[in-house]
Amino acid sequence: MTTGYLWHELFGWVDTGGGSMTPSDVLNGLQPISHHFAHADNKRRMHELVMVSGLGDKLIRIKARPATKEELLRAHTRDYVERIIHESTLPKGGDAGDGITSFGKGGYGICALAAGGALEMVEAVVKGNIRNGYALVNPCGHHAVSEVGMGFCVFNNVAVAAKHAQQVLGVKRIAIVDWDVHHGNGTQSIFWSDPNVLTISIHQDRNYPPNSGFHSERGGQGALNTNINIPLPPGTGDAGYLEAMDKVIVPALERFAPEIIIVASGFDASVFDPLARQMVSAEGFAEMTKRLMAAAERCCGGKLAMVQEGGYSIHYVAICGALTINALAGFEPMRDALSFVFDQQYGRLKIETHQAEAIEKAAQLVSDVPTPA
Ligand code: 9RB
Ligand code: ZN
Repeated sequence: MTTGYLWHELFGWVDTGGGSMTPSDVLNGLQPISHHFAHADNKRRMHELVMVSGLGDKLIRIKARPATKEELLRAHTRDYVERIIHESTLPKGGDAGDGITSFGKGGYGICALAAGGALEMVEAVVKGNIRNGYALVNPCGHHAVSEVGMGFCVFNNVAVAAKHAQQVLGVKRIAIVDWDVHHGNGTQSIFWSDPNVLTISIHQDRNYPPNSGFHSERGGQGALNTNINIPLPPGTGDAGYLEAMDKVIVPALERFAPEIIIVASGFDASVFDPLARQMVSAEGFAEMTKRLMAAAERCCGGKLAMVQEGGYSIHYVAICGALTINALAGFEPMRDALSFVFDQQYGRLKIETHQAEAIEKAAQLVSDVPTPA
């Protein structure tokens, strides 16, 4: 089995500036915080673990390139892309739209590279150069809607990649599974009226954005039942996430029968994440990966492209990422070297009744997912 891997050093150079979601006001007692939540170190540490563990040597390195303006325009409006290009020339950079998604001078170049990295990984999988792959890109993308960025996302990397697959590579049916703990509102919105793209988001109920991600959002006119949200209560761990895989995500994928599955892979549903309240373990992410691989095996010859989204635990993101990529490559579990974490048994809770009920509610949407004509 051949598995691709993508990282570029510039992804570790994303300049988010300091605090921002926690702004300072020194005369009123709010001390500046030098680290933005979405600082690049978590992802850089993940890349370094992938390489130092030896895992990286066994993967096929895919090279990132910047998405062109034309490629970005498939998912974003001209006004928006041009504004980012302009702000990127300013001495202090700019902000994608919500005041917390700042980027430094030259930031456009890195954001275009993140979108282009996702695109290149999807292309390599579609063409069959590799069976599956992991694009470790930064910044994340899934909150960005066509006309504005938000929630640390500038361009919607997965959407740019999926549009490329549709419009250039001739792929007809695409499924996007977003397991970042936050709702994939941007991706949902960009494909809202596209019946050929099934978007599924599993997330913590009303974490961020606080006013979307409900079961009732099911796709626009002409694309009804091609969007599924699985909002889960806080405290859901491996058992709940795997139950949602088995009862909702995998059955929906099998009905829709995509030609490729793209995963928006955040590690912020982890038990150590500071921005959410879920309890997934690194082994839980590896197991979710295996279930998606099995689904991809059944519907599309194993074609599975994973693209990095969020993840904010400096302690755990790298480990979640390494185990996920290790599973994607079909290697034996890596647990020995990292057992200090697994020994804690974090995240291995049994499913609770209120979690099972939320999953059951989402499972009722599956039978309406359209099958291929
Ligand atoms: C708050 C605001 C956020 C923004 C982004 C995230 C996570 C993103 C991610 C979480 C909370 C704004 C609290 C704006 O990881 N996506 O995958 N909160 N944003 N204003 N205020 C008061
Ligand atoms: Zn997130």
